[in-house]
Amino acid sequence: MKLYVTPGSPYARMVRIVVLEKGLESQVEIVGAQTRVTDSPYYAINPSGRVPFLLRDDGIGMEESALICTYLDELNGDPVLRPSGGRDAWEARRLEALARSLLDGLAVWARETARPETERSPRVILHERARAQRMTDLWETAIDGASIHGGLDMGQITLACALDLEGRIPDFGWRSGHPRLDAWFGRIAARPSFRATATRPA
Ligand SMILES: N[C@@H](CCC(=O)N[C@@H](CS)C(=O)NCC(=O)O)C(=O)O
Repeated sequence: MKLYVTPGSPYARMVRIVVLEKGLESQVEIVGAQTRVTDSPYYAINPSGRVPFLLRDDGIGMEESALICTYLDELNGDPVLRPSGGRDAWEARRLEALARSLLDGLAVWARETARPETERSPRVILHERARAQRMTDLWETAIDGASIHGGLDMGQITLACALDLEGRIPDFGWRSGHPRLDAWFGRIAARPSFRATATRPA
């Protein structure tokens, strides 16, 4: 299989982490894609032009990080990244959605930050900064929830990839006032899969 990525995409990073955590390196080849340019050859492979994109051995392609992560988690019949049923599963999925909501806002903020200064929207940046503040405040409490402290799961991978966008958003200073979240992030960031997929020196 081929996994199309860009080095800076937090969504692609989530899948790269799953590849490493599940030991799938020999089954999944990581391929760099050229996104956001006119006439990229990548558009012939994935017409949406987005990453991550998994091109399976049967020739079928899959978009969406959460879907690809779940597919890879279940590939060899030993899924571990989501509890399988009952209240714990719903709580894990609720927290995953909460982490995804933070990540989606930060991805907009990071994209805006990367534009030339004259093309940035101060309104969008203010909106996303305020959302990130509210949501990291919420996570400072939510991080103590039981299921998030179990084995590594999709919610934790999503949250850690979101928080690590501090490297791309200079004004996203989430650590201040969030000591529990900071301590949790330190443990996750030390995992080999996170270090190996970091876009800046660990
Ligand atoms: N919901 C998608 C988001 C993917 C996404 O937005 N990827 C960005 C990179 S972070 C992308 O490929 N952008 C290129 C483009 O919009 O053309 C997922 O979870 O995979």
